[in-house]
Amino acid sequence: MYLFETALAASALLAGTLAFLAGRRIRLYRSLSRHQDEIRNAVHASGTSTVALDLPEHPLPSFSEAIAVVPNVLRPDRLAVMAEEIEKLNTTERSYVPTHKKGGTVAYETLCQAAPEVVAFYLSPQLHTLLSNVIGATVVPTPIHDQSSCSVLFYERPGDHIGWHYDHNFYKGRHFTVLLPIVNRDARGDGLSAARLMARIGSEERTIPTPPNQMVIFEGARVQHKATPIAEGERRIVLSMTFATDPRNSVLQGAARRIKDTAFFGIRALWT
Ligand SMILES: O=C(O)CCC(=O)C(=O)O
Ligand SMILES: [Fe+2]
Repeated sequence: MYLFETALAASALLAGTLAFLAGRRIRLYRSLSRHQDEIRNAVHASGTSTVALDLPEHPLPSFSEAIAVVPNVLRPDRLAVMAEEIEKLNTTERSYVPTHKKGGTVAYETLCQAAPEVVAFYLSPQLHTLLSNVIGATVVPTPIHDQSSCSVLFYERPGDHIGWHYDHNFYKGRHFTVLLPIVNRDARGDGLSAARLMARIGSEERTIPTPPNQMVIFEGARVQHKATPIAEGERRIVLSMTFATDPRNSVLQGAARRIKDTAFFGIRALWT
């Protein structure tokens, strides 16, 4: 009898805790989507979204290998504004997935609160048009509760890297990863870090240069990739964004996405 009552009390406590956590997340996402709307409206009103990109005169790169590079994509003054915002973020969550990833990550929800210019860029129609034109299909941002939708990766300690992986697709449509290197420098400060973005394309392993402001667009579920370690005194900061042709997901896809996010953003991702 005593055992039964204890089990009952424990279940009630667990249910209550889960309901409390779920309620808190719901309120957080309501407030974040208000933030998102404010960011979108502010950008619209100031007109910055129409001038952020510095698009090349020459034709857009081909996407026939499911990967493409667009150099000097942002106007230098816009890149500087974003870099300044990113440098002020001091809440990086360091993640260590044995042998897979070592580095810091700032999640979308933090960026929504602390980096409005970065989020405005992620949400800007000008960026979506560029990506859709390169990819050859209309893409839109992935949802606010997906912590990887727009995040900043910090490689700051010797050995920080990310091993071979695919960016799994948790959406109904096709899913694309877009990287914008913000900082990439060696210890002396006058060259690039030792880190290399490598991609497996067919039977070939290719190195994709990632100097600041050179955007890399790829279909992460099809192109396996990694970033090799930085060395002592080096620094590499990458804005990592995801887009989809149809950003809806099934219950199963949602659950799989949450489990994957815990590797980067910790256990709280389970409640996103
Ligand atoms: O840092 C890099 O170049 C790779 C990042 C990456 O694989 C990702 O954001 O999915
Ligand atoms: Fe990736």
